[in-house]
Amino acid sequence: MEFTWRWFGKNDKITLSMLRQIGVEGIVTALHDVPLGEVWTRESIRDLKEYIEAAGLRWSVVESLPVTETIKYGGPDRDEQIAIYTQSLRNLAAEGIHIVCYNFMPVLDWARTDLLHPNPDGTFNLYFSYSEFAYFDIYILKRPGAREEWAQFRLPEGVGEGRDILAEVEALRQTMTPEGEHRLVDNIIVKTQGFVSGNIREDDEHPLELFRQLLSKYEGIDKAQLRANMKYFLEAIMPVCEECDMKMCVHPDDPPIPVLGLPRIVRTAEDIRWFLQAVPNPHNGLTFCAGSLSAGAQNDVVAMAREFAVRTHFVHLRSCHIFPNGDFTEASHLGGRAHVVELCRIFEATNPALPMRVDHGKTMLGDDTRGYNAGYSFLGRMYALAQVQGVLAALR
Ligand code: DNO
Repeated sequence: MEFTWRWFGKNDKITLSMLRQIGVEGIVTALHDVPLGEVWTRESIRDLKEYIEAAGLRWSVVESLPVTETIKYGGPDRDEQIAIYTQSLRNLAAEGIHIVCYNFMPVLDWARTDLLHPNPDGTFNLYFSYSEFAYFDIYILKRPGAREEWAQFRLPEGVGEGRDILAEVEALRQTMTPEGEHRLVDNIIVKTQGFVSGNIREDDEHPLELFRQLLSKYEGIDKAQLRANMKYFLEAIMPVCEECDMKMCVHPDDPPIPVLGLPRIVRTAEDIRWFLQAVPNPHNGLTFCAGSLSAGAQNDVVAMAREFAVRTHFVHLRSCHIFPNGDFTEASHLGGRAHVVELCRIFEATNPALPMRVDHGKTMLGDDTRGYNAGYSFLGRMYALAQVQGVLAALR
């Protein structure tokens, strides 16, 4: 596999020269300053590409070229947005970039409730607590119907048996402070979103209002409808992808559960099988995010890698640990339930040129004082990358 690294552009505090020093070969990035829904021009693509190449690296993957909400919920202007999307794909291919990662998660890209959860060894990890998430939904977002949905909510078989999330929410309510509520809003819909070109930016004054407006667009959109909209999008872009050899790879839903009343359709082996078969073109592929998949107790990550390796165009390596109550945290890259060593064996054998980036790292050794994006530390990711480099050297 190719060692790549997610870099957030010229303003990233982690510079390209730092990345060269630690054995990074390819860059994963996006034109983060182009507003959602606008064409990525050849000139701006070329400018960033040349900047990367001047540092002795290459631009290997785009993560992400965002699919705007109207395409996801099937709004009246979706064809217009799809035309803009395909124009950006053509421009990228014309500049020599042929792998594009995107997601089809409505409204909310990835979600965690705690971005700096302390570990006993002094490092910090990302963390997802169902009861804090439910608290946010019921008492902060105040989404109609949320309480009833959480009363019905069942974790996958084998975890959280007998867990009463509503009772935990009520217990949390006894101790919750305004600062605690503010932190949950920040963690769930602000700090994880803006820097990945999500819908909410750090400087939005009323993130909850904006978020509610976006949610309302999905009234009446169930799993079948979202699937139909994804198929529509893929069928519309495939001719262009064929023509300019563009490999599309959808990122799985993170975490792989339906959230906030929204359907999520890239969570399980059955979901992945569905979209690969629905549009059976090799340019329609998967970003194998071992972390997102391993956060789902229903997922056997190694079996999924075996099954989907041939349609995988990009790999994210990390691993989650699921607690008996169902909450999860991000484990070390050599621990947890993703089995990174086995995944390296499978992907390296399938395609030794496959781009791979270590995903999210621990926050460690002072990373927390540097202002890095949530989950995207320097030392923590460098440590994980070194582990994976060692694994691959041994396998090779
Ligand atoms: C989070 C990332 C996601 C991912 C997008 C791809 O850490 O893995 O934001 O980049 O979902 O579109």
